[in-house]
Amino acid sequence: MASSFPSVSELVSDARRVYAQVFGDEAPQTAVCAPGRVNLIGEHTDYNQGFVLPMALPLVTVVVGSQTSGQDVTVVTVNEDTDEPRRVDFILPTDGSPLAPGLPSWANYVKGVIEHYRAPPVPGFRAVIASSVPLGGGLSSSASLEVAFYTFLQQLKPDDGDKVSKAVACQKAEHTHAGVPCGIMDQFVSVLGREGQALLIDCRSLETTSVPLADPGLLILITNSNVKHSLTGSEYPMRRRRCQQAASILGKDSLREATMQDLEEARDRLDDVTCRRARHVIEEIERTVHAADALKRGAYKEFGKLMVESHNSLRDLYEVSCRELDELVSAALEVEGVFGSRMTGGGFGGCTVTLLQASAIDRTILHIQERYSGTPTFYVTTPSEGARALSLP
Ligand code: GAF
Repeated sequence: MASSFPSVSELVSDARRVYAQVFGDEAPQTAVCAPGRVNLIGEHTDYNQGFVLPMALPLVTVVVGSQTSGQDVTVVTVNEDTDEPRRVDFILPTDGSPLAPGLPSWANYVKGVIEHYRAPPVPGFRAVIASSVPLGGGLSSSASLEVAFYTFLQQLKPDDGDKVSKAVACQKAEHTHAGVPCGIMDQFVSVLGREGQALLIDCRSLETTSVPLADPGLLILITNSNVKHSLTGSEYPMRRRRCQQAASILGKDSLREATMQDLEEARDRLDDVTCRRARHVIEEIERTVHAADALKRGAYKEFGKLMVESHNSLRDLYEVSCRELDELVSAALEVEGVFGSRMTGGGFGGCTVTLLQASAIDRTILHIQERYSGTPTFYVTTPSEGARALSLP
């Protein structure tokens, strides 16, 4: 059975209940939400200026709250699976000094967004967060928190409303306050996601093309391996640095500019690992463009084949998969009616994404459950709307 997850209105009710408990019975002024994402294909290509094909999820982070008169900020999270304090209090500096990261670590996303908000200074506020995006599950819980908070601040003090700049500000928050040198994909799709559509994002120009994905005969299954290997923190920046080195050895600004022929010609100037990383990126960028085209044509088998190639490349060339993700992909591919399956997101744990015929959903879930050595969680999802303000009753 696929997991059910709370609806947006249930999350708002939870957050309002906690708001009333913590701040007295006064109702919050505003409520917003921003989605997590699943990436269908185009992995580790965003920070190489390449293409990605994610979609926004119905799993979201909700923020409810109100402006206060002073510089005080209080934020409370409803989330129970954190060992850290669920409440943070701080004062917004008035002398231009930066809001430094600290503990609890979840509050760093909030602080980072305040620092990079495009209409400073931010007024004092109190807020409650509730989320259905699994934490650390590779579905961009952090980007959804950043984007939800940015959207919340927009309700208190509007900025110029430019959506791309909003995504870039949230990406900067992740760089400076969470210490993760991520690409733009997660924040971008959390801001600009559209119901019924995946987004082909050109991470060089930041232009997008919508790819309709609302065929009733088709489903997208996300399987959470429920493992997270500790390598993630150190390996991601290493991959990014190595790609930059490869591009500079090839005399290019980024690997987006490089071809397989460039790579062949520079073979004796590149060590084996750098060569494999670069090959993944160059081929994955091309694969993503091809896959978006296949999806537009409804050529699901072709799309599925590209998903599997992507997974194998992430496993063998980029080396960001792990035994659990490989097991989940192999199990899914054994089921009739499955078009393709692959790891999604940064890797070293987290989730897989599987494209399948709607009629194959029950047997696919059962088969994966039987074959996987761990305890998976399943989400059957559809492409959903990006960040938005919500009306409060
Ligand atoms: C993480 C990052 F945040 C993204 O920017 C992207 O690089 C992804 O890993 C890999 O494709 O989610």
